[in-house]
Amino acid sequence: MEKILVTGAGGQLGTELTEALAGRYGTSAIIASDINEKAASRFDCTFEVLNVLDKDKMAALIDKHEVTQVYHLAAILSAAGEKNPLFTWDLNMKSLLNVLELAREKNLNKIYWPSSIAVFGPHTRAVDTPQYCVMDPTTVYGISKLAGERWCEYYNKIYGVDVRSLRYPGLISYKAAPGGGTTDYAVEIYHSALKGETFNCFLKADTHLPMMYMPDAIKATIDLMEAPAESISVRSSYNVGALSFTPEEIYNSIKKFHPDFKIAYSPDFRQNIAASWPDSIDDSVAREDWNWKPEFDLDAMTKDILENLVVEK
Ligand code: AKB
Repeated sequence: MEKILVTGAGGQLGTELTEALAGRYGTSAIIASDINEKAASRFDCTFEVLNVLDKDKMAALIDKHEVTQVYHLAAILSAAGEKNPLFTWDLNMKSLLNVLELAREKNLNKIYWPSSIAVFGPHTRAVDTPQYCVMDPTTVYGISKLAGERWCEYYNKIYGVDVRSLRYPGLISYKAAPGGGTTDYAVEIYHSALKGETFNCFLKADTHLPMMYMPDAIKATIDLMEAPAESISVRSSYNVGALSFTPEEIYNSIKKFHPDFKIAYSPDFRQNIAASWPDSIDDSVAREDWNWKPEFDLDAMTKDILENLVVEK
């Protein structure tokens, strides 16, 4: 039986992915972990406090629970990373190397590690960004994700570690808040709409970014992890696309349901980060290799979030 350790389980992606993994493989197959012990209350499965820089503790948990797979989600994102660049590098890189080393030493079956569109930069082709292209990330988060992709491919090619990865666009969800990303505005805007507040957007009205609704991200992750190893031709990280929109476009989508909703724009340092990222993603390799196909368009996502998100007014 597979036993899955999830790091950073209390985060935006971890909260929903851990729940989905427990639904699919059974609660007893999942060990959620996070540095924040308060995250424990979100899960029915076993929970362990884990600082991902502590390789000995991670090794002990793998032994204690007879872990066979690790979903290593803990990371510092793009905007937060710029406030503490060297610590962000240490956390994002050393934790990944801890996981890859333990996978090699303990012969783990599979590793999942998220990369991001932050690996791209100003000289990358912005429209329909291809799988293989110029990559010149400008944030420490993006640099750490690009380096991490190279390490994943290295551990696969040299040591045979079955590591799989997706370059997520901005993830939009309503169950758990994102923390410290450049794409977070696309989550916060729904909270303002439901509270009846004017939304103050930190990006310019016409800033296109690739985005994805969380149910599609969960599906992509599980589909990739369940695909036969021989169909995985990319061992760095797969481009996955779904939506591409600007703040003005998501605002107009929300206005279809809340006609009085108002938006104001005051771009900050995150505008420069967003401007360096692609507008849209060519994910044909993922579609070809393991049949990736997103389900939600912008209005379907908006409807679902507005129907399910509960805000305190
Ligand atoms: C961020 O904005 O930093 C993340 C990402 C695109 O990886 N959401």
